[in-house]
Amino acid sequence: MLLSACTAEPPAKHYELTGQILAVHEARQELAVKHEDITGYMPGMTMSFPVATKSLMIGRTPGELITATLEVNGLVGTLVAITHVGTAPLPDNTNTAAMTDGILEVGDLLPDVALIDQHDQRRSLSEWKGTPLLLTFIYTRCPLPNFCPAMNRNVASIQKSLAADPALAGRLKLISVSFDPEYDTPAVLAEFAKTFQTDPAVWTWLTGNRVTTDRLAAKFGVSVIRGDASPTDVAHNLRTTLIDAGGKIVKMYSGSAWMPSAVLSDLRAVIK
Ligand SMILES: [Cu+2]
Repeated sequence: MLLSACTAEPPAKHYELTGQILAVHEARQELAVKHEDITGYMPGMTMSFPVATKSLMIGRTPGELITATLEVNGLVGTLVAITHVGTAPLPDNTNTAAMTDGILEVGDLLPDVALIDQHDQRRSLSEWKGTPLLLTFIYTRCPLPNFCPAMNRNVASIQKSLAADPALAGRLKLISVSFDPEYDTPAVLAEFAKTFQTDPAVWTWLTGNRVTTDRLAAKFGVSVIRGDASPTDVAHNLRTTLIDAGGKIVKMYSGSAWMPSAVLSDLRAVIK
């Protein structure tokens, strides 16, 4: 008796969940689900859950309404059973639908999109042709230090390195596009740009109509899922893209772990 009590794992707990799949992350075997309250476990919210088996991923589509069993072992919750109960239009406060149109890859050309810069000037991405470009997506209110603030620090660090290196000065332009354009007006971006010592000749902050910025973010693999809890309840990933002078995508950096020095060495290879 004593022996089995010592060796037994704490039993996994099971909870029933009802919700809608907003995004399917095939490679990570995860589903982003907007779910209702899970009695005894957590309030309704949108989050990504790992899925127990590959077979449970088959046929999963954004918009699908599901019931599912969440198995919680310690801190980790995994979906171990999923039942399709219907489909519904995706909420319009995400760019999930746009992501299903396909994501740009290395070798693809920068799309031409009309946006507005921090000086309230209309800009079109094609204006940047002729110089290599580093493009990233952020929102100024992001509360997570290792998300958008990390991108802003990295871009600021790159701007500094460019200025300090005569071989690189003027050889790379920088763009940060907001995916929260309702708050990130040109005036807000202009103020924000100052806190990063933005050199307007090098670094441009762009905003625009939300449909446009959501679609552009989706094209670059940035998933934006706005929750209902607060304006900063935004589940998003990070993608930063290096584009050559001809407008061709050379490299995409995911997440926030990439180093500014890696971008600079990739840039040296591009301009060689
Ligand atoms: Cu963020």
